[in-house]
Amino acid sequence: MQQDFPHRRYNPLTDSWVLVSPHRAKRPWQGQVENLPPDTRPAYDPGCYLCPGNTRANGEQNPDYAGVFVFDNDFAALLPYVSADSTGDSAFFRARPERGLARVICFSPRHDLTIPEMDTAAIRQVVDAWVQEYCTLGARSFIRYVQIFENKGAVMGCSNPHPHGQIWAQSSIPDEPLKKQRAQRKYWKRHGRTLLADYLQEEVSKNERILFENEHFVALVPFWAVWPFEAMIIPKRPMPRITDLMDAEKDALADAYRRLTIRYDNLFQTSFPYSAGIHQAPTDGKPHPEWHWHFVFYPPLLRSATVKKFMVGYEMLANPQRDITPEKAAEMLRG
Ligand code: H2U
Repeated sequence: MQQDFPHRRYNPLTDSWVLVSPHRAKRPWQGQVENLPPDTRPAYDPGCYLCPGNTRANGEQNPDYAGVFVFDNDFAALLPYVSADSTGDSAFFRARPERGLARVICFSPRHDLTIPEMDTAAIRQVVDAWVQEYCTLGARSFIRYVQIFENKGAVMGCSNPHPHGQIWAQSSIPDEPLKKQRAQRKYWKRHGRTLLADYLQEEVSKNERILFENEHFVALVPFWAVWPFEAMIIPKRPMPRITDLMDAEKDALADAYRRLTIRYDNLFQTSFPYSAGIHQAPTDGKPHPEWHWHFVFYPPLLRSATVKKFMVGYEMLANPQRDITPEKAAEMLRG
């Protein structure tokens, strides 16, 4: 029933809804499935500000790095020291100074690679850098949340094809993780287990939206997915933060990241764009047993390498909406 008729699905992590209209997916397939011309990026680009040895916009020179290279964003959205004051307690004009730090992380010295084209050992170095950054940024007294993310592809507004991600760390907990924190805390208090541990168990037994598993992780299209090919990588062992990962789990995370992004690239035979990132416990000094960290992927493509989903109209004014069901998306990604 659910598969054929319009219905709403609830996201218990963010306490929000998505409208699913599967009957619309039966309309004729009008979007072209196009293969884009092959990517001819060089392994080294003298004009790229992220390549080894090159000079960045602020005049600093990148080292001749071999694996992963992390540096302070030269155009950081957050600054460690701000001199502004809060503006009073007005109901209408509330503003607060926000302190923070922003880092850029080059995944590889190779300009022409992306995560799915890197080997697992190289991706493991990215995982290690995330753990290290979460640790050192989170240890700063004024940092309460560390957001690790990757914005891939020009269609996502990524300014440079050199494989890289970003980390923004700040003194407040931003809205999305805060919503997830509230929901997870409520669930934890009621059940004494993490929300995602119980969700994962049910998803695995239903086996409708699972993409693949390895020893330590499950990749799936969540029941409440908003983006057509949205996915999550969830650790089987509940843990609040990536610093809790054991060695074998870090390898398994690198493997899952690689395998999911390979499936993405294969779906429309293109270097699949997405915004992805890790939601985990804040770095506020509290234990946060309610948090079950996870990796989310929000890809914009809908039907081909060149047709993307627009979150406009009804989505802007009412609720996110999707046509193909998460089950269908999972089936396509599995295939
Ligand atoms: P995106 O392409 O995902 O926007 O990330 C590139 C980041 O790199 C961006 O945040 C930073 C930009 O501020 N950057 C530098 O820190 N130094 C430079 O020389 C150019 C770009």
